Amino acid sequence: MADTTAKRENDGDGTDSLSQKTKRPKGDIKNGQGEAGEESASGNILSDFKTTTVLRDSAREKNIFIHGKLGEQEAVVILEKTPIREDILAEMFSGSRLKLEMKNDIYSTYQLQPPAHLNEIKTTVVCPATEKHVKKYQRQESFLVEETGDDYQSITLPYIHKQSFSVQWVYNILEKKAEADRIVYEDPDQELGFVLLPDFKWDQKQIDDLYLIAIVHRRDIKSLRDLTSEHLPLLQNIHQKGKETILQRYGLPASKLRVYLHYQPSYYHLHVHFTALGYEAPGCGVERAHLLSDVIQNLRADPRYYKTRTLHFPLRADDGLLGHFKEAGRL
Ligand code: DD3
Repeated sequence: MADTTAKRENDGDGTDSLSQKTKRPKGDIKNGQGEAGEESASGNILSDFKTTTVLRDSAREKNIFIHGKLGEQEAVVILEKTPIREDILAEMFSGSRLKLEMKNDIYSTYQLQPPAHLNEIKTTVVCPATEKHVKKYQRQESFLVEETGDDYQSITLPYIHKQSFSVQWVYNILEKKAEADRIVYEDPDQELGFVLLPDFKWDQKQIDDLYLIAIVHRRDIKSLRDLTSEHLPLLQNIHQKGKETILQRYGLPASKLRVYLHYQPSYYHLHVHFTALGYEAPGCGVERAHLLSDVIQNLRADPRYYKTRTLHFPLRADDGLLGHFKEAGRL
C-alpha cells in the first residue's frame, strides 16, 4: 500500500531520483528495536485488559479503538496494522509459513504467517483514560462552526479556560522528561525555539506517512488565535529549520511536505504539523488545517489577522464547545 502511492506519483518519469531517495527509510529510521523497545520488565500489561466497548473500527484503515479496563483503571487501547515495508520483503517470503486457501486456474490465495518480529501491531494505550478520551474516539457526527473574533473572546476562550486541558505531556517533552530520545531537532531558544519530534501516530518505519510535530518552547501561545505579527520570527524559524531538518534526516524536500496548524487544535499549546504530502493525515482537510506559509503571509499583511477574522472549524456532536455555540445562537 505504502509503495503504490510513491510509484503512482512518479509514473511517466522513470528518472525520478527522488523516489529512490524518499521511498525507503534511511539507516537512521528506527526499525522498532530502539532504546525504548523490547518488552517492559513487567511483561505484557495488556494481558489482563478487559474490553468494555469497541469505540470505532475501520476495515480500510485497519485499526480498532477499544474502551476497557486495565485492572481498576479505565483505558483506551488503539490497535493498528502498519504498512508493509519493502526492506523486509525478502525475509517475509523466505521466513514465513504459507497456508493455501484456494487455487483456481492461474489464481491462488494464501494466508501468510510471518515470523513474530515481522508481524507487529502498532499499539497505543491511554491509561487512565478520562471520559474525554473515550468520547474522542467514538465515531461522531460533526458540524461546521463559524467563529468570529468576538465569538472567540466570549465563547471559545472561556470554554478553553474552564476546561484547562492538560498539556503535561507537552511540558514533559520540552523538559526532556519524556520522549527525549525521540527528538529529531531542537532550537533551545526560549523565545524562538521549538522541539521537533515524530508524532506518535507515526511509527517511523516508512516515510510514506511521515508525521512530525514542532512544539514551541514558549508556553503563552494557545493556538492560531493568539498569533500576531510579533510571532513571525518564531513561525519563520519553525518553517525554515523544520524543513531543513526533515530534508537532511529523511530526504524529504519541502515540495513533498504539508506544514500546517490545526484550528481548533487538539491541545492548546502552539504546535505545527509536518506531514508527507502523499499521506492524507487525519485533520489535514481545509476545514481544520491552516498552511504555515499562509499563516505567515496573512500575519505579514495584517498583524491582527487571526484576532479579527472569522474562522471555521468542525466540532463533534458531543464536544462541549459545540453546546456553547448552540446556546449563543451561533448554530
Ligand atoms: C493525545 C494529542 C495527544 C490521546 C492520544 C493522543 N505525539 C500525544 C502524548 C504524547 C502525543 C503525540 C492525547 C500525547 Cl492517542 C490523547 O498526543 C505524545 N507524543 N501526538 C507524541 N510524540
